[in-house]
Amino acid sequence: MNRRKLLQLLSKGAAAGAFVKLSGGLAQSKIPQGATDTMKVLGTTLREYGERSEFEKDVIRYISPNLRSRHTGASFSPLEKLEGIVTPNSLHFERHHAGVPNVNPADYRLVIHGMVERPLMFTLQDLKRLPSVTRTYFIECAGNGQNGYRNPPDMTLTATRSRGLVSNSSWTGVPLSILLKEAGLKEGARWLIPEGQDAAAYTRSLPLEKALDDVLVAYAQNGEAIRPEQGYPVRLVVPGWEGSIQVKWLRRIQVTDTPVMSKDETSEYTDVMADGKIYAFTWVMDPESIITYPSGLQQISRGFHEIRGLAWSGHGRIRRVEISLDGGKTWKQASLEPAPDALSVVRFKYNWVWDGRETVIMSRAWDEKGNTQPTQEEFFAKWARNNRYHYNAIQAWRIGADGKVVNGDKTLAGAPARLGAVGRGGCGGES
Ligand SMILES: Nc1nc2c(c(=O)[nH]1)N[C@H]1C(S)=C(S)[C@@H](COP(=O)(O)O)O[C@H]1N2
Ligand SMILES: [Mo]
Repeated sequence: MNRRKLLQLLSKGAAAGAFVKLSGGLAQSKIPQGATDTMKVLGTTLREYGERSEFEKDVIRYISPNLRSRHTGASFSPLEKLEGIVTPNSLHFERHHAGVPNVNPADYRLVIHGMVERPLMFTLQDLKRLPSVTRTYFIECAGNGQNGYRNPPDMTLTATRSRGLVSNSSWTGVPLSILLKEAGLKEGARWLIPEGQDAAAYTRSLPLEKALDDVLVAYAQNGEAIRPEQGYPVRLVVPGWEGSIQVKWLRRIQVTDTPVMSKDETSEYTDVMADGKIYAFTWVMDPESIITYPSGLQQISRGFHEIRGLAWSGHGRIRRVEISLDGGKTWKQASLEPAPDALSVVRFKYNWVWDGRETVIMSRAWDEKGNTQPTQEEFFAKWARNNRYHYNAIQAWRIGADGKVVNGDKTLAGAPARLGAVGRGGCGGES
């Protein structure tokens, strides 16, 4: 709906005394006259480090109460409580395999070795002297959307627990290609083995081609030093690829001719397909979207609502997001806020007047390569029901006649899938 159509609708509604109303009329006697309490006393003083309003303290990450240990597993960004596209640093989702190490930046070293002409060691200051790049990128755990594997669907699902393992930040760092050029690659070099300095000695294999393309050795997040949870003082940012390859607390990169097949890429982050094949190195994140308002466990009233949500794809820029207001029978185009970079989250919006009838709303993202999101049925035609990663089927929200919003996903035929007792705490499998 465009602005003109909306205004027409609103005035028509007002004329008919119908439900289309933005706010109640205000009687002359109700217009505030005296000073509020806050106008009668001095406010708090200047302070060196800011704090959010005490009334916003319930905007927190979600951590499953069923985790066996909070050293491993994930915390989810509270998507439906955030606006715009930037995730506040304190609310960026977390995924750790062995807790958050406390790295002193004065002792920090990054070593590049293996199949290079000159093994190199960088301090944090060394890295900060080099040419820098700032880009807005999403990071998404391959386990995001994992709740969608449940069958029957989880009726307590919120937008946070559906897709909160994605966050979006402005990252600053040195292009990895600059460091590799400085080290000089030896003939036959094909892979990089980045390692983190956490208790997991977290290690992955990164193909050289991607490393030379757009990977950042990042030290800042939304203008400040990367938070400890996100890899302080230095992490890899691997745009559009699954979070698990974006090694945090990065201590060294070994250049090799083969992948290392580490525990972190064999026991986890491999994918089971419906035909029984198993794939490793499924790096690129397929398109996804989530309506954050109205979304699971929220309550709406009849009348006007701006449907809002987030969309992203690891294949490239989001070109189009469609909204269905009738359970997927018909689709309408949402408007997109321009995103700063191709592999950033975008915000979509759609003006809607809810007539009070029960319905199911959905969103579906399309990227510049023509990829889109499957239905649940289409998704499970390709991916095994007991897989755990890369779920990107369309998320539906059912709005009851009472205005209550709940998970609108269907119960699928066949064996019930149950996540939850994922003892390994894999990627927030327990959401
Ligand atoms: N060193 C190290 N790097 C790591 C991990 C880890 O446990 N240790 N987890 C990975 C996984 S699975 C994800 S999804 C992302 C999460 O990044 P975030 O915690 O900043 O959101 O970090 C990746 N990098
Ligand atoms: Mo992950």
